[in-house]
Amino acid sequence: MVDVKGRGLRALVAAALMVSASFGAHAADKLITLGFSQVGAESAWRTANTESVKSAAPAAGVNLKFADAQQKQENQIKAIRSYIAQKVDVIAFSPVVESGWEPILQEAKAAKIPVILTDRNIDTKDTSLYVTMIGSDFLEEGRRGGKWLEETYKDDKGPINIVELQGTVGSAPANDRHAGLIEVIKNDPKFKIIASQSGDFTLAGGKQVMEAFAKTYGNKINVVYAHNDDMALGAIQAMEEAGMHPGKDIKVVSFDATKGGFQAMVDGKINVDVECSPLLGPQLMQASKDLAAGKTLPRWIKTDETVFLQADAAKIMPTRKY
Ligand code: GYE
Repeated sequence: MVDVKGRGLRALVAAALMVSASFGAHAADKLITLGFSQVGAESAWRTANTESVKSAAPAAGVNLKFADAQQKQENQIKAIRSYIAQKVDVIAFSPVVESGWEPILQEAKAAKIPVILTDRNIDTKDTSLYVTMIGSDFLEEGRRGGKWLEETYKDDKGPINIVELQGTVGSAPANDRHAGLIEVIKNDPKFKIIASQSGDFTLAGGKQVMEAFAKTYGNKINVVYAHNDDMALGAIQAMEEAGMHPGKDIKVVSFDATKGGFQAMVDGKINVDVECSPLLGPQLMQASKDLAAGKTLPRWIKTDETVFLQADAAKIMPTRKY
């Protein structure tokens, strides 16, 4: 009895080993390695983006190599160069700034490693340097912020004095959220951008810049146009410390629509939050696998987004994912 059982078990184990060996070989054929260079950890948006990429990789069976560039282009270039040396299958990165990528992307091209941009675009005429860009339309986001201002102040003769907290200098979202706003308000002289400065997409940066704006312009300020929620939250702190009432006597326009931004809307301190989704991980994994399988990808895999108003924030907040 015991012996039969023992033999049966051994046979079963052997069969299982064979199955797992052949499955393993098959899976190894398909396993692709993706080298990803992240911008940094400057904002809640970025933290959610990193989390999305890291959790999507194992779920998709992608071997992910991840590096945080601490908001420095030189670190991203180093990371990309090391991914080339490691002969990864696909390189993806979220470019901290728009310009200066041609030389390193030429190296990737020479090594025949396809490149995917995520979140932020680059400024280049050479379309062969990357396969696709997965992310938002920042210009449209800027227009949406501008349209909200137009609508909100349609019966007001002005002047409407705007202070702008810009994102990282030279980054696509900072350039485009600015340009989108200008495009909408440029023909209406009552809107004036009286000051514009970078807070580098961080809460501390937003607070510091807003402290200076509050000192210099005081109650001349009608609107704070902050390129992300973290800077808006920092600016709110600065305004409150200066005895101002953000969301009431000063309207606050922000971007991302993170949970922190939503909470500030619920508290009446941000008036409108233009959505920008960081949850790009699953799309990035899919695109990497498609590329490895020789499929053709669209040049731009665009994120679907909307605009959230203060009045709806409490109701929508529980459904927010980042
Ligand atoms: O808006 C900001 C982050 O590139 C869209 O970067 C991203 C921006 C986002 O630091 O919070």
